[in-house]
Amino acid sequence: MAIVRLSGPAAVAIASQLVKPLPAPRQAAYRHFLDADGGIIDDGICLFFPAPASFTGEDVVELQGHGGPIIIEALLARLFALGARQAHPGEFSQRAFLNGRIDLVQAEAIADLIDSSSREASRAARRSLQGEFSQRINRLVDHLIRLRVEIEAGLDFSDEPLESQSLAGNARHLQQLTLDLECLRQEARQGCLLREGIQVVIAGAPNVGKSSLLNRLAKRDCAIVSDIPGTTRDVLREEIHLDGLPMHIVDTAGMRISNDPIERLGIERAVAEVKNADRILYISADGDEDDDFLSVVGESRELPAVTRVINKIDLTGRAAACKEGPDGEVRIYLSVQEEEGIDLLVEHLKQCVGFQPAGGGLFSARRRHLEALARTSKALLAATTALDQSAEELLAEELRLAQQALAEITGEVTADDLLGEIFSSFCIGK
Ligand SMILES: Nc1nc2c(ncn2[C@@H]2O[C@H](COP(=O)(O)OP(=O)(O)OP(=O)(O)O)[C@@H](O)[C@H]2O)c(=O)[nH]1
Ligand SMILES: [Mg+2]
Repeated sequence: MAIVRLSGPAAVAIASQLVKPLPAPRQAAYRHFLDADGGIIDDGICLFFPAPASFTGEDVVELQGHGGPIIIEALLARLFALGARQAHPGEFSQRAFLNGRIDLVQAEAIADLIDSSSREASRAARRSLQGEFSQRINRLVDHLIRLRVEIEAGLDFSDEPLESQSLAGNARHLQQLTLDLECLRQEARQGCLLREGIQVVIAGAPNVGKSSLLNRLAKRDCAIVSDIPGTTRDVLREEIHLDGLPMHIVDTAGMRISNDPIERLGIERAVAEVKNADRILYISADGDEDDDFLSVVGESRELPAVTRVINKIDLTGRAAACKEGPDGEVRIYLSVQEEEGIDLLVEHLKQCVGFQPAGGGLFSARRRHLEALARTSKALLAATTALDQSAEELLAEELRLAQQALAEITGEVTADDLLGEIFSSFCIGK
């Protein structure tokens, strides 16, 4: 089966040449889809959603036929001849947004719903699509507007000193706003994690059990494991989910000084991966852990967070454990082979990204949203300082900036290039 969807002011005129007569609004009707000479291209169900009560807010006609490449090609050729054109990726959603049927967060949630990699992620995207995230943003905007009205009214009558009562009121109001924003940021971070996941790179000396750990976490034999040091040379990637948290695990070549040119290339790639990780699992074998991690990957001030994993405790008889050193470095003692302590590692990974498996309530969020929320937070902080110093004009300006950053999330104020960027990543027909 195939669905062809027409949207726009000419949808009715075009469709009326193809299906005769056009069905009553929102009622499915069986129709022939006619060629220019009255021949039948295909037959099936036709639906008509008049503007503005359609997905895009425009007249929409939907043709549901048998499909098949030849029939679709003929149907499209007929529609193009009548003046229709192929939609751009995401154009239906973009039109829905431009016509005020959905806001930008909801439009993004459509793409996230389609792309979601787990049930949890799809549930979160659905919540965003239903407007839960947008409502939270809008509530903050409403509070901000109320506060701005108070403060800007005070500015207009600046000869009269503000009563201390209203000053205290404004301070309380601003404090509450800041708290609510931080709550929302925390939830948005979770939503973003759920959507994007984290990149965890397994690194360490040869033969310590890196590939064995990858296989264990992925629950399948994706990497070759052998007792010959230098087994893995290429970078291997696997996607797993920990209670819905997507994790991109990367297994790398064991790091050592090598004369083998291919192994050296593998090690170069390993170092590059390590620098791109959200977290590094640096593995060594129990009793042999004095290898210096930094000397292998090179000095870099911007190295991602490291968890030390000490494998093969079955050989030393040590108990599985998760220990935090005085420097804050976490060491996890485990045995991949005996499947001891893997659960400690998994818990640790979830914990260090601050992921709480959602009982409910999570919505999907993107980096773009997090950045805008961070800007809002910064502006509210500056506003608090301005309020303390009775710098009312500065206060008013920071509150304006905070509101603007929030409005960018739902798309009330957005640059055209941002819209282009967002919608072009959609698939065609959505
Ligand atoms: N005793 C014991 N052996 C292990 C354990 N984990 C892995 N091994 C063994 O250690 C050897 C090396 O394992 P790999 O997973 O290939 O090690 P690697 O770190 O990927 O090695 P390279 O790819 O060469 O860098 C294999 O013989 C594994 O069976 C463990 O927990 N205990
Ligand atoms: Mg390996």
